[in-house]
Amino acid sequence: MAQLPSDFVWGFATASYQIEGSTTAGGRGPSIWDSFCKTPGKIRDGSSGDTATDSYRLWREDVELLKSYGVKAYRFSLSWSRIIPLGGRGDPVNGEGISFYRSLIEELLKNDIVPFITLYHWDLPQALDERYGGWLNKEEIVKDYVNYAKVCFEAFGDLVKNWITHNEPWAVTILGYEKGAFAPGHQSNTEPWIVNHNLILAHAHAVKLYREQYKQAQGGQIGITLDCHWQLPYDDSPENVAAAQRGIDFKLGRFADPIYKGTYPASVIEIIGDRLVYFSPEELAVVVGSSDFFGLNTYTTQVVKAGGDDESNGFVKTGFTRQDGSQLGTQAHVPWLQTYPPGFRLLLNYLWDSYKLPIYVTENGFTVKDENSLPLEEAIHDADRIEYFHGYVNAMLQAIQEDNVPVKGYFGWSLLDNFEWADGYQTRFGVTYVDYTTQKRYPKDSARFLKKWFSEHTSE
Ligand code: GBH
Repeated sequence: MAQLPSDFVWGFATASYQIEGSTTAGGRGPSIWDSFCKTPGKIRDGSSGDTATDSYRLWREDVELLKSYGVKAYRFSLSWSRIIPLGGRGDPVNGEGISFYRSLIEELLKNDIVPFITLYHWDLPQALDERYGGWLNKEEIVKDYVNYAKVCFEAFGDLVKNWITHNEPWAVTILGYEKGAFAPGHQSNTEPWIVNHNLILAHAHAVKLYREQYKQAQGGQIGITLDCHWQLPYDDSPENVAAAQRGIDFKLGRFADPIYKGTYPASVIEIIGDRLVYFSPEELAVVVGSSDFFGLNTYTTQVVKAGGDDESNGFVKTGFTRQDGSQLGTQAHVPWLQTYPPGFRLLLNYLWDSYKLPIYVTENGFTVKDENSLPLEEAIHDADRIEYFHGYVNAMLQAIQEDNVPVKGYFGWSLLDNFEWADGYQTRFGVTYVDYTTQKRYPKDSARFLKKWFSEHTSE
């Protein structure tokens, strides 16, 4: 059977705030998500990550599960405020937080599971937001983020060889600072571009530090994870073809182009004008080339037409209905996701052609419609999720084998059903069902499917 490259890694991904719970235990300081969840109306079911999947306490079970699924790697994120409760460079480091992650990492390695660590998956220490406005304050946040990264490289870098600086900065800028749907809940048309700039700088300076002071001794790699839905033009009219490119520029290019090419996309420059925050030549020297690989989170494809009034996506109208009236694929529980494997293959090709770096798919996954209303015995038979994964891993294999795109790894989202941000717990993305009253974990059929597929397609 067709094989993946011998160094290919696969596994599942999670994020600290979505699974850990124990938000006041072990010396952890509050993050902006703790506060955001308390704001009435922000989380659909009024919930929070206070308990989540209780993984701060049940992490050994999580590793057992990973082991039983036959994975080679596990991607998870560190809670900044568990490591430095107040977040800043003058603030104390929390030994308990370090030991927690250290034990987890050691347990993974004992089980031959390679850790991929995300430094920042949206849970900024609340103290930094209060002290100086968090991501809005360039001078402070870049230094504090780099200090936090340094603490992590020192504490875990002997064991951890794969680092991801940021998860999906798009969500931080647009959902956090433009639409107010994510923490810290701001609504502005200037702040997203300031934050866009500062997130890139923080990333780039952390990478510079790693390369200069740790890479040689520790021998790891470091990069950033960006998200993108493939943009399929509604028809071949020049305006809709241009709209599809603009959609990619506003979702992905706003980060990827400065980082990999040294400039914002032309369409972003044209539309945002002087609200865009440019890089000085000194800054640019640090930013360009500041990622060892292309980290990609992707879930779906959108059919795109020119027009609409949403500046944040470059004035494109997105949907799932093709010109012939048909839908792209199976509808997920969330409105923004339908199954469309060919878009994944096209996106992988686009990234390789545009940025010429090996790709790690750091998230990809599906939430079955109304899964939360089904009894456990039915929910674990997640046929739509299997259809999704089957299509997507095959599309990836085609991109690797037929198109020669160097994809190096694949992480399904997610190991567990978990706290799905503004959706709360009603949206389930896991390959493992979590009963939130008992915290018991139940493998879904999709976990077995991926285990089998990867065992058939990877060599030992
Ligand atoms: C990922 O984001 C996240 O990294 C992960 O934490 C999350 O659990 C997972 O997806 C599943 O959602 O305002 O229409 O954009 C994927 C990109 C960004 C898609 C936020 C959903 C909210 C709806 N997500 N978006 S919208």
